Amino acid sequence: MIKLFYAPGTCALAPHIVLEWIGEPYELLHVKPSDPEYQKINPLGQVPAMIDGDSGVMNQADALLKYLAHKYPNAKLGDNGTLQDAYELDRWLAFLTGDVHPAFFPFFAPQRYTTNDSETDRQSVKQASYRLIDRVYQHLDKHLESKDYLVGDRRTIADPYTFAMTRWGNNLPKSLSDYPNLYRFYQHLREDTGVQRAMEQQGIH
Ligand SMILES: N[C@@H](CCC(=O)N[C@@H](CS)C(=O)NCC(=O)O)C(=O)O
Repeated sequence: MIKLFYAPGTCALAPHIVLEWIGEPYELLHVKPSDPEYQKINPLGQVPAMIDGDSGVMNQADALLKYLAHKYPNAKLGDNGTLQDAYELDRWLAFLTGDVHPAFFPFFAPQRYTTNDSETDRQSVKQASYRLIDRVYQHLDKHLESKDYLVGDRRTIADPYTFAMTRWGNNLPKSLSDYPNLYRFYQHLREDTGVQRAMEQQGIH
């Protein structure tokens, strides 16, 4: 059985939702990334991590999402088999991992982005983060203008990944509703029973 290591409300929400959508039994383990015990499992001190039987510890959210899509093709959460669709899915996963997630790093951990340990400096790092977040949210918002899903016209692993990082936008100075298409996408996914089950299990809303 697949084991998923998560901390509530993190990007680990994405593989968690995917596991719900797949519908096979899995084990959920609530961890604290900074816990030395957890770091024996994942030395990066990050979530998500996963173990599937004798796989050893697997990490990196997008790799885990692709692993799940490949392992459970009947769930149809990966690409649709065409080269163009595979590219589209990879493109959005790369954007989420390489642009959206890092835009939030200075927001969540400003102390890692300045050597000057003053509150003013931290606030300034956060302000810079807001600008990066605004840029990636605008890009997502534009893409979702006439679409309900990130890739094609069906749900894929890219959607819960986007959802997890859109949820973080609830705690920013700019409101999520300032990105109307992204906000619609977010509200739409919030109504999904798999999403609701995962959020309930994580104790988040
Ligand atoms: N590249 C990793 C990044 C994972 C990551 O940064 N996870 C965050 C939660 S969203 C975390 O565990 N942060 C704890 C820390 O950096 O100390 C991935 O895509 O899985």
